[in-house]
Amino acid sequence: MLRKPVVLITGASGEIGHGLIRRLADAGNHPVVTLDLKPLEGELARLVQRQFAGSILDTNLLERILSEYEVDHVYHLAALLSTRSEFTPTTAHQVNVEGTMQLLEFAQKQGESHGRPVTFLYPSSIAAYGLPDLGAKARAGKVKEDDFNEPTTMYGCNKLYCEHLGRYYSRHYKQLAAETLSGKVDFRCIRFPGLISAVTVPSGGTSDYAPEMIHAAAQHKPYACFVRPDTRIPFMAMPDAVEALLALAAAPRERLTRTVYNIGAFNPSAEEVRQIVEAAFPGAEITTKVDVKRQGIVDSWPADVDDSAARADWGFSPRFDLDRAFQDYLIPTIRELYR
Ligand code: AKB
Repeated sequence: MLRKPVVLITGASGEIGHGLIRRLADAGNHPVVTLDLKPLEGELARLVQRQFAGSILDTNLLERILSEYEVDHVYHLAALLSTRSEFTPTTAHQVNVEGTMQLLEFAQKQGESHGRPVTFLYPSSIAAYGLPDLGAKARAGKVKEDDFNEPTTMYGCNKLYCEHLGRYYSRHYKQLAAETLSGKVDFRCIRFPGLISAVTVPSGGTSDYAPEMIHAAAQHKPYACFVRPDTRIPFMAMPDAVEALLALAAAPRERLTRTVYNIGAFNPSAEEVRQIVEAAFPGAEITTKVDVKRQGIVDSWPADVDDSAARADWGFSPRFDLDRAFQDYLIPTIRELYR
């Protein structure tokens, strides 16, 4: 029996998965198979060819997918985010590192069996950075991919290490074997800023204060922001994050000069976000109650990133700047969501 060619998305029911499934379904040329602990919501479920319910650590399940499908693209989105990982570092390591290793092995076997490289899209994060203090953060400005790679969180360490694992699988896998086995996994990675979606609320992240503020205001719920008003990190509207993954996946291999790319779109302070949200949702009750420990994590992340390599190599160009993200995407979509 012939195996069917598909795209595999892990962690498909998460924030990025939502947008990615819709976009791939619209494009119509990539049947999607998903793997997640949680089932997809009704409408999304209808857009995919098959859902596998289970863990990325379940090797039997991965073997089953391997035997039934010919996977050309993997979007490995499953992860425990930074705040949650800090409470359960061992589980974070299992899911974020061992899980990624399982998926890289899966992609390697897929590539060996169908003879084409499997394009492996990996979302890393600004959490891979660790700025030593606020002075260094202010002086650093737009941080380049290879600077300040000393993350302070378990999640950041997991992401940074998996970036290296991906490069290993792409270029050096089993380098002492008689035959060349590397090159079966075409690993491509984006370091995402904080992401803001109009249709889902994140859980377990530390950049969550911005999306939480917006979604709370739209539902007329009070919100206590857990970072200082002057806190600044890069953010991006979810549709741009999804487009970036697709653009990097589609880029000709020879154009790519790196395995890991920064991308950014806007970098408002928490106070600027509050002001925009209050203007959009009059009566919003937003206060500040600093959580010193979570604040420490956000302070270790850069205020901005240098994404010139992504722009030059694969044409990254976000549609939404701060104003457009709120006026054209977040505010109208969120108003509709909570009507
Ligand atoms: C988190 O806060 O953990 C994520 C991230 C910045 O990667 N949103």
